[in-house]
Amino acid sequence: MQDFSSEFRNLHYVIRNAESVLLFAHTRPDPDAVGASIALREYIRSLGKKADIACFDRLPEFAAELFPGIVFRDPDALPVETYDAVIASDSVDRGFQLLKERFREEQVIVLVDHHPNIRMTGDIVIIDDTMSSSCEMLFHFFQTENITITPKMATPLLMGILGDTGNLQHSCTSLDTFAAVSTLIQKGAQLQKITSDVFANNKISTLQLWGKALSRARINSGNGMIYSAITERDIEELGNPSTEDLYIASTLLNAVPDAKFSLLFYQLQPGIVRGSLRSEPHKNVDVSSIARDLGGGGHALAGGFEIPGTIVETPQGWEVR
Ligand SMILES: [Mn+2]
Repeated sequence: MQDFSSEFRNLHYVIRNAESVLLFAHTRPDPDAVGASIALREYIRSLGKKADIACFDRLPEFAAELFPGIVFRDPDALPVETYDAVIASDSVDRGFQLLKERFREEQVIVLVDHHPNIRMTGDIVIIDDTMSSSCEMLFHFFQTENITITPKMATPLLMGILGDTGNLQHSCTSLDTFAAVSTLIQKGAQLQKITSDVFANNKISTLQLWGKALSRARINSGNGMIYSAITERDIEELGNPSTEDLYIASTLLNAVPDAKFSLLFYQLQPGIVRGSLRSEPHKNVDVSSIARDLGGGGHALAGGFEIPGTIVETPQGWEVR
């Protein structure tokens, strides 16, 4: 990790001097975004200060039992301009920019992220794309600043790290990540509960989503791309699957031995299609360069992009029109 000691010190100073802090979780929040905002909320509230979490979506179902009482508030219904500081953690380009015009000059804007090519700017910027997750970065913040990590902070942090590393299986997992996980478990993180609530994909609709994606897969023998599509109608029928489950579908496509990388198209919202690219370490493909060509970004093994249009099935395959 880069040396963030001065940024960490500044962030700690800002939190200690703030009366109220607004935390922001990105649209369609994943375990990392949820975990980061809940861990910060716990810490800030333990200091007797006000901390709210804003998100354009509700608290995801997987987190409901783990974190009773946590409410994600609609940013449009919150007095964004009244908080002393605003901290966005994880994928800060997804939704946070919509709040930008409501910030006041005196407010301290903080970004914590591990995605490359972030466009948002802030007063304190803690971004390192070699880190596994935003939760791992916050773990280092708490440790560096000698802030006690309580069990209520350890559980969301562990959830975020496990989420973004695919249970410590993705290549972004470092020795430091393992050390962080071990420390968090010692500090009382509820590993079993996280595993059963967040990673036991036993919902029939999730299996149906993956089934749909796999059954429609086609492979381009020229470049080794395996691709599939999930339409707006599928999304409705499957009861609005989570982003995580859609990304897993993209990962699953890579199981085909001839596939060099996978591309799953899904209808993010009417008029906008998201493409999720995945590959595996031994395949030597950098999917982020493909994503960048299409206006997106990501890591070597996981990338994505968004394009305007609608997914339609044609006799030749799937098309975005
Ligand atoms: Mn993340």
